[in-house]
Amino acid sequence: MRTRVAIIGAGPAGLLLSQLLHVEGIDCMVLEQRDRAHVEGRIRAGVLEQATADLLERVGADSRLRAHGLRHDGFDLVVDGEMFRIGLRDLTGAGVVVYGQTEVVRDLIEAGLQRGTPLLFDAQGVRLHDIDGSAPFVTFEHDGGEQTLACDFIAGCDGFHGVSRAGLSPELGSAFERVYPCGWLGILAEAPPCHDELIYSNHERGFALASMRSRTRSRYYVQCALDDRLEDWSDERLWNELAVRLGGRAAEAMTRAPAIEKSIAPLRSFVFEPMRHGRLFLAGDAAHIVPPTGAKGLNLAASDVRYLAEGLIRFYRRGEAEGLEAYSRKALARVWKAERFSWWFTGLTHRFPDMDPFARRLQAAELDYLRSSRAAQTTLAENYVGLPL
Ligand code: RFL
Ligand code: PHB
Repeated sequence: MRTRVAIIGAGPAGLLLSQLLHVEGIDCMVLEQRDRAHVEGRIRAGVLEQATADLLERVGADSRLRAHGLRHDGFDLVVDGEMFRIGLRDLTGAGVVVYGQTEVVRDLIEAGLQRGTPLLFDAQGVRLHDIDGSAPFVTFEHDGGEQTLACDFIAGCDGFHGVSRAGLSPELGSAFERVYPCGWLGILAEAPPCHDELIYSNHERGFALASMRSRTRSRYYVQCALDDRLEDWSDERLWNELAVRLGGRAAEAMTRAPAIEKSIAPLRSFVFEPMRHGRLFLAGDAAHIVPPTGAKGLNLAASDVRYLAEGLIRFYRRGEAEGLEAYSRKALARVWKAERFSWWFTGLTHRFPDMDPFARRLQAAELDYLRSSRAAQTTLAENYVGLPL
């Protein structure tokens, strides 16, 4: 088998890249280790920057997003029970779209199948070869047989635990990492949201977030201990904790329905530089991770593949390699700004077990400043809606 661009991973990064290339007539093939139902069933992100929504429009995967995406012009912050609003549109002229990653992935798979993009699910044992030479190839098992896919370039879009970055020897790059002393416990419930915008709460018992997937489906998170297990958190305990941490108005409006999904995720910041190694380009979570507080992970995956698609399109249309050579530098400039923002917003909203009284006073002062300063709110809002590409 042969293709121009072998894409490893059918998450948002790999699927979106495949469509950005396919609409330009550039052959590519996506190799995904899991089956389609698993890929479409994963509950993850929920907030899209306008630039991400625009990319979905560009590849014709936006009809359900236009019909069902919820446009949000602001969100609320609760500090020890008191709520104030960050008016995103008023402060920046832009908003965000609340639409589940699950739906984004479904829409991209559907667009790919309609367009005839080769999407291979259940591709096991993917291995990359000769990324430093001029004729790289990928081997994998599919339908009980060993397969070889020859290509010009490989896009490593296989997430944080994938093989693309793991196969590089560590001395080829630099890894930067922060691990946070807590996790997020998330719950999805068939219940109307408790508020028409998202609520981020800093409470003495820890962070909480009220989010949503639609007008009938809610998504909530609470900060939990790293060694907490799902069995420790009955639905009842979780709803009670949310009510305490989100406070007054939200607690009263919250509909306590049984969890249809519940999971614990650790919080991590991670960047691997550079994002190019020979003919391998890393994109999305394969190259970097942010804590979910700033809602940046999926949006960074989208901006990475936009830069990468631009480089590949220029290469195939005009034979120019400059766009590909600039890929890592351009992507990392945006990645690091989102890393900074996600780290900062996490620190502002969480109560870490190792926080000393001095750090806590600084946090309280910063929240107080944010409440009263339009300049501080604008800085937060600009980053939240997404910095320019
Ligand atoms: P993904 O989504 O992990 O997809 C990688 C794909 O590669 C496959 N794969 C392999 N395929 C072949 N061979 C192998 N050896 C393979 N190894 C792995 C995997 O099966 C998978 O299909 O990475 P991608 O595409 O880079 O997308 C990144 C996003 O998924 C991620 O950044 C976001 O979900 C992060 N995130 C959020 N991002 C936002 O922008 N806004 C949010 O509101 C937001 N909320 C969140 C989040 C992540 C969360 N968790 C679970 C960590 C909320 C949470 C709780
Ligand atoms: C979500 O709805 O999953 C979500 C929303 C906002 C965040 C993180 C996650 O900051």
